[in-house]
Amino acid sequence: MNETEKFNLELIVSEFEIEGRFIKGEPYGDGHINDTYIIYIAMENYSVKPYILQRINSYVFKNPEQVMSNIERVTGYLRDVITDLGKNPLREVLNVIPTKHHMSFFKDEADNYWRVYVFIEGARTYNIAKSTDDLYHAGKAFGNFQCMLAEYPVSSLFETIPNFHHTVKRYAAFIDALEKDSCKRAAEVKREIDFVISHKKDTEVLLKLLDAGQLPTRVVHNDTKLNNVMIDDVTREGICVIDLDTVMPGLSLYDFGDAIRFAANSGDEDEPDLSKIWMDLDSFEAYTKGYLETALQALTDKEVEMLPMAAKVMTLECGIRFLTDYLSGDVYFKTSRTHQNLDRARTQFKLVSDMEEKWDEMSEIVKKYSAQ
Ligand code: ADP
Ligand code: GN1
Ligand code: MG
Repeated sequence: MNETEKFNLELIVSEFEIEGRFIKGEPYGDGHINDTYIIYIAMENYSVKPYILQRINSYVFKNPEQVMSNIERVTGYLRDVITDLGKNPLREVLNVIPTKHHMSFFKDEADNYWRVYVFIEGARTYNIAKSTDDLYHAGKAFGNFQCMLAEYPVSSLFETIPNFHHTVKRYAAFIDALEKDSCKRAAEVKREIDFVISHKKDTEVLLKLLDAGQLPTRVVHNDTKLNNVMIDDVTREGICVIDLDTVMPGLSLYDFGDAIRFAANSGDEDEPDLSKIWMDLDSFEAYTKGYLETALQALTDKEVEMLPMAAKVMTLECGIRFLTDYLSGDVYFKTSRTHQNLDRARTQFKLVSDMEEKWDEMSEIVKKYSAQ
């Protein structure tokens, strides 16, 4: 039975404030966490209107009500900012469609949490950028997202996944999974395990600076993959930052680093052939240029100085998370084949090594675009 057959999407959609007749729903997108569907609704004038329907992953998000509270608050705030700037709030921020009971989500009989968003038309997401220009625009979009939220009261947001980017705790969870070795997979990944252990020091760098008061806590997206920004089909601008489930207090460096680990990857995140994987300096430059164009004004000198380190730490952290999940039997990230999480971990470690090789060039690029 496939996912679409498992749920009665028509019945679920009927819970929401949506006018028109349900035509069909199909799985959509490449996210590793939620189940996303595109829903087609026939309107009275015979046009067809799409919507995004999502089932929130409640294994990952233990408290979906808090996730939706954060999203409503942040999108409400952004809608005001965007409207004041004379821009289009239906395309440039996510819009939650309420249920008929005025809720932001619908909880079904099996305790699945569902939500619906306005479908952003004339734009799409990419796993691999079509050109470095797309990366420049993605950088601008994420930098702008951070700036628009610079004055937002951080403490009003729930920490929907505690310690999400606490790299030291991610390392500890990895050691725990390694010691349990519940699927007897550790023996076959000795090289990857040694790689993580030899990089233990890197997991501490950003958190030490935070503890020492040298980095500020900000509103952070926390999942700045290229496929979480909608690129306009015509202008190629990054018009809307989506996937706001992990918007929480954190370090701006998490967002820059996570974006680089995905956007500057020469290949797919789960590419099994590592000869196709490297950290592409042109991509790094394009994203950094766009990001600093919009975000520099809001960043401290220390934040700027640490940008290359953020790229390395976030890539390492993601690799550690993939390897931990592989050792634990693939319970967290969606997989469609046996070694997918291992392949994902390997690409991340290859990127970390390549960043170490290209450290001076990365630092020069950051200097070039932060010189005022
Ligand atoms: P996940 O958390 O699983 O990554 P996302 O919220 O990123 O889920 O959604 C998965 C994909 O669905 C996105 O990469 C994007 O292509 C598409 N998508 C999500 N929201 C919208 C929207 N409001 N309009 C158009 N497409 C969307
Ligand atoms: C997940 O939901 P998605 O696919 O955008 C994950 C991120 C990882 C990413 C790796 C809530 O993001 O933290 O960096 O996969 N999201 C969550 O591709 O864990
Ligand atoms: Mg996503």
